[in-house]
Amino acid sequence: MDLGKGLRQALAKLTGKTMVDEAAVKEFLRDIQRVLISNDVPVKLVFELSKRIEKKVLGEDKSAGLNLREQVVRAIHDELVALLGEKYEPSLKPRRILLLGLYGSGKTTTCGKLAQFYKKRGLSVALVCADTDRPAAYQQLQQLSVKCGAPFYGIEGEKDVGKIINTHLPNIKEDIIIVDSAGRSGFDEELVKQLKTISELVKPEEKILVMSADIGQTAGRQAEQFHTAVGLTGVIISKLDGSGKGGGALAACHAASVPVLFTGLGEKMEDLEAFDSTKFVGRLLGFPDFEALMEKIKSVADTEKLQEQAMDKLTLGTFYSQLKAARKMGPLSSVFGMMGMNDLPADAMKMSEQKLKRYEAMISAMTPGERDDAALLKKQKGRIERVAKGSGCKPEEVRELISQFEKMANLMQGFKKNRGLRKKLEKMMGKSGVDMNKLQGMMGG
Ligand SMILES: Nc1nc2c(ncn2[C@@H]2O[C@H](COP(=O)(O)OP(=O)(O)OP(=O)(O)O)[C@@H](O)[C@H]2O)c(=O)[nH]1
Ligand SMILES: [Mg+2]
Repeated sequence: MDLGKGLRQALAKLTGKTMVDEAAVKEFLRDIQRVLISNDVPVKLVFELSKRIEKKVLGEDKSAGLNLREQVVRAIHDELVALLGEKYEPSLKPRRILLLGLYGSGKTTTCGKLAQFYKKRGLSVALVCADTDRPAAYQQLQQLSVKCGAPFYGIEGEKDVGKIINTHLPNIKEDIIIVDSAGRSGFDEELVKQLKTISELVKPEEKILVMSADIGQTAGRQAEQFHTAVGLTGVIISKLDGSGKGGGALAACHAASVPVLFTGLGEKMEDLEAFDSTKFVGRLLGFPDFEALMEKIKSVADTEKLQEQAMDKLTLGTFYSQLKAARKMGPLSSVFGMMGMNDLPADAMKMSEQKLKRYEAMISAMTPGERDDAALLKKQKGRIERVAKGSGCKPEEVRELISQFEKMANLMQGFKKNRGLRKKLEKMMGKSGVDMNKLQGMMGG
């Protein structure tokens, strides 16, 4: 399964749970492990990561003030950001950049993208073709140089990289010099020799490995081999717009301790982004605005607190607070959406919203005494009529609300006394999603 989708589903499963306890956290960690491993993140790394989350959330490291649910979401987010490293702020200092990597990884295209990136930031850029192997490498880079308006240097048909560099380098006056190199089908001595020659002559401040997002577990070894041979300063992950989500490549960077600098997101010159791990993880987890998510989670937690109160004494009043708290979270559909539960039937959602509004209207038309003791409503006939009038609902609806409320109150009573029933309920609630969903379910809505 796709890395992002897998992580999002695991998170949705967790955030949708009524009760997040130790077992739920462990289940979540198992889900996350499975997703990461199937996306080529090395097993060792995955276990280290999940161990750290477990320690943070269940162990002594846990931070006060956050509940379990918040802690888990915060921890997985922070761990992934840490795994991927800092946000990259490209330097605008004049310098030489060598791009290297295996066949077809996107080196030449990325040369053009980088040229455009720095040109847009007001620097002059030169492109140098030091790929002496691929037949049309010269023409390919030359065409890209025209596209992005950067001067091009190379010698057509020349097989000696030393000669190309010695001929041109002394004459290049541009701020940024980007050198394209030859690829290989696999890492070999010949390639290393060539890269060393280029490195010695060009003395690039940056040696960047270009890796395609769809390379899997082999990414780690590849990054390490290149790193040992020529000393990498960073990695660019290309083709993130494709099927590969870069799990392997990202993990490789971590293993080789080289930062991800840019990501390539398409074939066009502008399809390059400086790497921002927070943004990347946000996107991966399906929450582009992570802080907004934390806010939502907090309000779910508030509802949960109210629910605990309700366990002690369920009255129409506490029930009303629950409804209000739930409504504060915004339209239910958006809350469910944020939690990744997009696949609830749309009209079911609409139904519950409407019903919710009517319940709310009826309860707010009651006196504090009635809210505290629902039995009052049945004692005097006039009360139901009054509530119905005050809320614009039919008396039958008020009666329905009362009977649903009583059912729920009975359930709660049983819940408190009966361990077996409690287990059953927990299971039922766990499946049905967020609090409101559960409430509705219990109330037959
Ligand atoms: N979708 C997509 N395609 C890309 C991206 N980067 C490169 N490509 C395509 O991948 C193919 C190979 O790109 P090149 O830039 O020629 O790769 P290279 O590493 O220079 O290849 P060699 O010189 O043969 O080793 C081309 O068809 C590019 O258009 C990207 O970020 N997204
Ligand atoms: Mg090339």
